[in-house]
Amino acid sequence: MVPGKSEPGAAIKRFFILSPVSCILAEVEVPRAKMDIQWFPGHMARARRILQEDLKLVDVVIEVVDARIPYSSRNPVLEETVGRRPLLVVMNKADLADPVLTARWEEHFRSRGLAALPVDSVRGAGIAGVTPLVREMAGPKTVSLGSSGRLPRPPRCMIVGIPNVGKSFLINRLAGRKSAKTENRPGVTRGRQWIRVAGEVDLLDTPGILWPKFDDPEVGYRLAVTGAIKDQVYDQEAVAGRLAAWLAANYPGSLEGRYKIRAADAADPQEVLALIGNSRGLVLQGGRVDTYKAAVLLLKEFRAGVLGRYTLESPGS
Ligand SMILES: Nc1nc2c(ncn2[C@@H]2O[C@H](COP(=O)(O)OP(=O)(O)OP(=O)(O)O)[C@@H](O)[C@H]2O)c(=O)[nH]1
Ligand SMILES: [Mg+2]
Repeated sequence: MVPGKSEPGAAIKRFFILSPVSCILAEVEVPRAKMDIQWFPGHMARARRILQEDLKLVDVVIEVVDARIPYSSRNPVLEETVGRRPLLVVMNKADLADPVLTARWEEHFRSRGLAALPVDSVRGAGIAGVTPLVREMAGPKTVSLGSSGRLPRPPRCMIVGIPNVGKSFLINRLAGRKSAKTENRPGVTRGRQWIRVAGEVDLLDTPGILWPKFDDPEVGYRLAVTGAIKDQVYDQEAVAGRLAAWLAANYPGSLEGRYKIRAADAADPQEVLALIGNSRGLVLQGGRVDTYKAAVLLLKEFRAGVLGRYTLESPGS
């Protein structure tokens, strides 16, 4: 946009952008149509207000997190907002995560008094455990309702989480039909509906979209790598280069198997990207390797699980 020249409908707004390098609070001019891409303080206050309203309707809250980043994909105020209401942490996309670390995370959440369950909402693994656990967690309340002479009702729960962790896929799995809209980009769910799950549990499909943590650049990097942040708002080469260097250092076999790169040759992030590009024939006019395309390819293959199952953070780190 030309400085000093406003587009129609533009407004000065304060908002948070998650950058993998640093988190910034910027005051900039943005067209109205694009505003909802970012988390404005007003949006956060509204999301929290809606959450507080919805909390009154439910017995149990399910927070969906990404099993590859069980710390970074949590909302910073959820636990505090939920208060004493039972909270179940569903570690979704467990099919993409390191099973050993997933077990450690499960143990970590339980040691903190939270229920936790790894699931794969695409193929359904672990899903059968969700409603029995919700019923168990809501138990005391429904029992006391019964003993006070009122008819027991199915426990009510709601699903919340940061963008793109798989909330809609989980709801569809639980409901056993395509009832919520799903799409592979953050911020799709808009509507709000109740879904009866086989007469056992009532699920509130709120937009349920909460913001991630903004105060830690490491978190920004991990959210970018796993696809929780739109690709347009961060430097894909920087993020993919860092991922490549991490893979080379910690899981050398991953790059060797897929791109025929020996870890010893992959010291520098930019260099690894060049080697990846080279292995796939991603070459610009003049013969230079297209490291941008290599970055996009690496992120795509990593997110799809083609390189293996990885968890980017461990409990206590
Ligand atoms: N591998 C794998 N992919 C998953 C899983 N669950 C969801 N996905 C993928 O993650 C993407 C996002 O899933 P959604 O259910 O739309 O996520 P959401 O949390 O509802 O996203 P918003 O509504 O945008 O906040 C989709 O492309 C799914 O294919 C899972 O358990 N395993
Ligand atoms: Mg959704």
